This record gives sequence, structure tokens and C-alpha cells, in this order.
Amino acid sequence: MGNIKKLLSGNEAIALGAYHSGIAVATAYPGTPSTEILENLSQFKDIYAEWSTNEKVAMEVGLGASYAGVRTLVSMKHVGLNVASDPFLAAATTGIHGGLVVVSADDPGIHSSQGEQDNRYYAKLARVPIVEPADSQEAYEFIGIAFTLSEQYDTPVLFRVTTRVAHSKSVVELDDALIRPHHKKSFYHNVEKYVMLPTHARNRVPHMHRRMAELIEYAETTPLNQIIDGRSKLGVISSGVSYQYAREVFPEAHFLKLGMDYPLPPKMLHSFAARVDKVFIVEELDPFLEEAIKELGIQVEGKKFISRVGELNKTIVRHAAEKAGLITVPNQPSDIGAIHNLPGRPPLLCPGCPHSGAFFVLSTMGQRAKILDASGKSQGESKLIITGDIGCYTLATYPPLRAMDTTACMGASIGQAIGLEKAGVSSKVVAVIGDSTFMHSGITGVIDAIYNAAKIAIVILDNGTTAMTGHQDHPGSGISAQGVVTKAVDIEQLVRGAGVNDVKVVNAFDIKSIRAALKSALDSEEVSIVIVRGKCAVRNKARQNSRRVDIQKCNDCEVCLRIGCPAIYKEEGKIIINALTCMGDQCGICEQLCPKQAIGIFRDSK
Ligand SMILES: Cc1ncc(C[n+]2csc(CCOP(=O)(O)OP(=O)(O)O)c2C)c(N)n1
Repeated sequence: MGNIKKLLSGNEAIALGAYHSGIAVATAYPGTPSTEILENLSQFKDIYAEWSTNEKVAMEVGLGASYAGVRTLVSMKHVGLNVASDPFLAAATTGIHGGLVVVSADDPGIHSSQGEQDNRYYAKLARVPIVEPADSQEAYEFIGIAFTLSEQYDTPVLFRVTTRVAHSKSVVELDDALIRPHHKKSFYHNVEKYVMLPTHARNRVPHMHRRMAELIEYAETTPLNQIIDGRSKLGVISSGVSYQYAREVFPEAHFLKLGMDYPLPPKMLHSFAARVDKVFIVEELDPFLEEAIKELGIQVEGKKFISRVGELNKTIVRHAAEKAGLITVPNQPSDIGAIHNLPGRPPLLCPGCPHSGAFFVLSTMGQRAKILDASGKSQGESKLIITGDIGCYTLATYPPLRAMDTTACMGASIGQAIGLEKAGVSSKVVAVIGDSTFMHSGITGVIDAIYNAAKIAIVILDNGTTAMTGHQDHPGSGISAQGVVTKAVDIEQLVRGAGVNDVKVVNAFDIKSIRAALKSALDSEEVSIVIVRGKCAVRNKARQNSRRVDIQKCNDCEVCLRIGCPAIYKEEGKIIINALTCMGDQCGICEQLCPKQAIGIFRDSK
């Protein structure tokens, strides 16, 4: 190790470690908690880094680059690997040429995701190794080891992190020896390896099993797995961030710290178990290690005492240890629910959000507003079903808008709308999807709707960015991850090209036009699309002036409060518009909706 030290998050350390390991290509689709990996890599101008259209494409671009002989990093959030699973398993079958490391950033506790899943099982399914760091130093070092491992065993490597490791900062000592080795670009024609016809694929399967047997041998001696001797007769097996909690709870125990979660080292595990009286496993989410270790005939405990739901922390592990009779906890205040005692801050759309107007109109259409109760539960069949998607706009589910009935996974809104319509619901069905999500996986739904003559309306909320994950560019913005102006994919042309005749583009801040376009789309007998276009408020720097309420004219009807704009609220019985947060000239939705013309612009004094 050299003497340069840096304070880095796990994601920053992964990016720097990958760069120092000589990667030439990096691909990703944004998603918490993985996004900063590519954001950091895109700063290096001597490598190629792209935001891919979606995770599947990211994996495919990564695989192509690996076939060209260069080291490649592909990163995504846990659910991204569901999207990329087909090429991921294909990569596991063909093997690689230049090292291919796939980062899966899992989100235990669902801080910012549509679900909780333990992606270690993907490695087992694909028969590839998992490397898992426990802090930023390891994230930096292990990435280099993962690339070597990938090349040595002709396999993609799943590099797993979780939110705490990805986002926590700690000091990283950089390694001078790792700085940018040279990698040759060379594609070798080898159809038996790269063309997965059944005859070729059949031959790769025994190769994968041989590879796994060799990886087990590697796991026995790799520095990724360490035994740390302790003084008690308790043995603890752990990995990733769970190891950090376990170290604090069991300071005296022997530890087997796994930096490689799969495949496991049987000899090492047996000899570890033999030197202690009892083995306890501390792992987040599913009993992935526990099941595999039990299969080796080693008696262990873990999940009997530790929940498989959500994130762990030191207190949860301490309580589990106490329940298991491994420690006695002196009477001390519990911090188990500490974070839950903070005041709730429900997420809201921003003041001046270009999504608000469309949702306000949708919420008032088809008697939805009358049919949903305060909690959003149905009191009967409304005349409009709104299938939703994932992005900032999912927040329109909450009151006062309550304008979303479903959200499953990225791109699902359009398929779900088709399914509802084809199943014969009596209501009209409209799918609502953001521009980045549309590029990611909405277009295939449109093609399905055209092909199968679905009578649905589709609203594409085009704010020109991937707002939810921090304003990354996407194919519709025409700016690459490295800031190069490329060609923007035009959503309108795209859907017209797919066969949609009825396409309207409306200004996101013009309520009358939105209402007219939506009414016509819902009355249509064919697939119709309304593109609601308006710049994301957070990126809108041109804000000037603000709106205010003329209390003489205001009759307290509260229509303006139903927009859900956080700049508008009621205080001491009066409607107030916060002049500091109101987007002023850039928005004006409240002014258009006020039936008493009580809202107007308040010119900033110059
Ligand atoms: C498979 C998958 N990949 C990535 C994400 C992370 N993610 C959530 S919403 C979103 C896109 C949001 O952009 P857009 O649809 O344009 O809506 P906006 O937030 O801009 O309103 C992303 C990338 C995810 N939830 N699932």
C-alpha cells in the first residue's frame, strides 16, 4: 500500500479501485444505492463510461467490451440485476475475455427501492463467484482481486455491496502498485465459446461445473477469506457490513470473515468449526451462508435469532446474541428503534414539479376523487384506473393527489394497463410513466399495445432527466454520462414510428391543454399517448418572482391545496404561498386552478 489516503464512500472506492485496476469500459443504469459508482467513473476521461438505456443493455455492452479483451465494470442496484439477469447468466455461460465485474448494490431495509431481495442467490444460479467487501478499504482492494479472479477463472464476478457499505465513508489507503495496468484490445473469434447454440452451450455447462470446483479450491486460500483468532470459544461467521456489527457485539469471539460469499471453502469452514464450541452466523437478509454451511454438515445457528427482514445494526445483532444465550446484555437503554423516533417527513413532489399538473387533472377525472376515501382506498369502481411506474411521480400515490393505482417494477405501467383493459374492466385505463423509465423499458409496452390493439391511454412525463436518482442523463436528453453532446432520442418520433397515430405533446404547466389532451386520449378507441413536457423544478434555475394569495378574493375552497404543492399550505385558517419555495414564473398551476382568481404573481423587488 502507498501512503496516499482518501476518505471515500464504498461506491467511490469501487470506482477508484476499478480505475486503478485498469478498466477501459464502465456501464450502468442509475439506481440507489449504486449510482455514484458510474458518476465517479465518468470523471475519468481516459476510459469509456456510459449510462446505458437499462441494466440489460449495460450488461450486454459490458459483455461485448469484455469479449474485446478489456477490463469492464457493470454496476446496478439489486433490482437492476433482475432486468439484466438474461445476459448475466449468458455471460456466466460463455465466460469472458477481459475481466468482467458486475456490481450489485443491494438495499436491505428498502431505503429507496421497490422491493427487498438478496442477490447472492443470483451468483448461485449463474454459478459465478461473489466478492463482498465490508468497508471502503476492502471495496477498493477487493475490486482489483475480483478482476484477477474473473480473468483467472474465465467468469464474471458478482461484486455485492449493500447500502451501508456503498454509502458510508471511511479512510482508504491507495495502492500505488495498482495504477492503470495496460490492457490489449483483441477479439478472438471462438464460436464455441461465444455463440451459444445448444451444441456449444451444452459443452459450456461442464466447464462451469469444473470452474466451480476450482473456485472452491481458490476459496480455501484466498486472502478474501480470513480467520481472526479470538479468546472465547465462540466462532462467528460473517461477511459484508454484518461483520462490522458482529465484531462489536462479540469482541472476544473467533471470526471467519468471508470476503468471498460463494463458493464457500469447506475445509476452512470445518477446521474453523472444530476450534470453537459453537458457531453463530451473522448475515443480513436470507440465510444464504447458513444454508450452504449447514449443507456441509456443520452445526450452526443464526437466522433462528436474527430477522431475515430489513437491515441489521449493532443493537439488533446484540439482541439476537442475547436471545441465543451467547451474551448477557447489561440493562441499558435500547437504541433499536432510535431512527423510528425521528419526526416523519413524508416525501412530496417539489414545488413547481412538472408532474403535478397532470396528476391533478388525472385525480379529478372519472370521478376518482369522489370514489377514493382519504386513505386512497376504493369505495366503488371509479371511471379511471391509473397504472403507475417508478420515479418521482410515484409520489402522486399519496394524498392529496392519490392518482396512482399500481406500481410494480420499472416499465410495468403500460403492460399492466394492457392487461387490465384486456381483462375487461369497465373503467378507462391510463398508464403513467416517466421519460427515463420509458426509455428503460416502456417502449416495449407501447409496441405490445400497438400490436395487440389495446385501447389504453399512456401519459409520458417528460422532465428531461432521471430525477429520482439524482438527475442523470438518459437517451432522451442527448448528453452522455461523460458530458458529451450526442443525439437525443425523440420520444414523439419513437412512438409514432412504433405505430401510435394519436400522439399529443403538451406543456406540463398548462392545465387546460393537459385536460383537453387527456380527455381526448381517454375517449380514443386506439392507443393514444400524451407527452407532458416540462423541465424538472430542481434543474430549473430560471425561477423568478413568486405567487401569492389575495385574501380578499380567497373563499377558502382549498382547490389549490389539492395540487399537493409543498409551497402552498394553510396557517391560522389562511392559505399561504411560501415565496421562497414557490417556482413563480416557471409554474403557475395554482393560479390556473383557483376558481376565484385569488392567486397571482408577486413581482420580486429589483
Ligand atoms: C430496475 C430498476 N432500475 C433502477 C431503478 C432506480 N430508479 C427508480 S425510478 C428511476 C427512473 C426515474 O426517472 P423517470 O422515469 O424519468 O422519472 P423522474 O424521477 O424523472 O420523474 C430509476 C432509475 C429501479 N427502481 N429499478
